[in-house]
Amino acid sequence: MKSAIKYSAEVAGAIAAGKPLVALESTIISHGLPRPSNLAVAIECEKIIREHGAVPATIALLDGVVHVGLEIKELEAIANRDDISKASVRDLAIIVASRKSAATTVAATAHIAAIAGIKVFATGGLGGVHRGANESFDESADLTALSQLDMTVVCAGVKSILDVHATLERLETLAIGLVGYKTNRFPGFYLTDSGFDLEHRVDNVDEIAAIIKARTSIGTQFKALIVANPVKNEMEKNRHDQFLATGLAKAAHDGIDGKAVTPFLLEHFHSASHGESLAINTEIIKSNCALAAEIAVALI
Ligand code: PSU
Ligand code: MN
Repeated sequence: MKSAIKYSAEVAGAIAAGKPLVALESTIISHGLPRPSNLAVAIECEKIIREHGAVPATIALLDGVVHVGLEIKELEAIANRDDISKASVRDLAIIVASRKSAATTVAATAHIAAIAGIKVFATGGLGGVHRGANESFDESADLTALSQLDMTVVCAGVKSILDVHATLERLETLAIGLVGYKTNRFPGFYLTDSGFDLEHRVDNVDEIAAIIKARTSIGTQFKALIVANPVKNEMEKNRHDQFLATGLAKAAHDGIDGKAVTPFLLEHFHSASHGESLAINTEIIKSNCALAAEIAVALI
């Protein structure tokens, strides 16, 4: 596997120098945000991480090569090429062997970041248990991947396109750590509050760094820690619920299934809200990048 990985000059230099690093996923660029904003947001995220004293490592697969850190041309390829599939952990070896290209989900990004020795990861929303999973068995591989990796993931909770309660139960079962950043409520991505309580709250980055270090001393480091960072300017609740209802109905009507469900519903939110969800999504990912960089710096 190691030989399939190519580090950008910036990331290789940071690893050699022991600098703080933050991993970034690429599915959000290729399948989560519309063009051309996707490229602009990807560039902006990297900039924010650098401004906070860490080095960004955006992860993706291009023509069979696993990239940890993307040059601008490679970021452009992920944002604009039409042959970029969505890879979870199980797809990685298949994409590499067939020399294809793919964006990495939270699961696949965390897997590769862990190989690279990166401990902190910023994203927007996690995958989780889909509505109706008791029949469809549709639970994101993000959850099982994170139950096996030494990784701290900063996100804005999960979207209400999922079954939030079931997702929280699965996080507990899988022993994935979960803390709210300056909140006692689990965030619902576009909404600051998904409607569910959190048992643990942290109010500053030093507390998070202390938890990450304690995980190693207690032997629970190979199960991820999720830092749930709520959006500041949330979507108006009625509008949100309306987009959700129409999106779920449309997905059912169009027979959208499996890994296509999440990108389909994200695209529905973006078009139905005339860009409001895109603006909120952008704010979320930028805020998570800043917090992740602060955590990475605090760990050094
Ligand atoms: N949730 C979001 N935005 C996203 C995703 C999830 O709010 O862009 C992406 C992430 O890459 C996540 C993936 O890892 O979707 C989960 O997809 P699935 O449900 O098919 O496992
Ligand atoms: Mn799925």
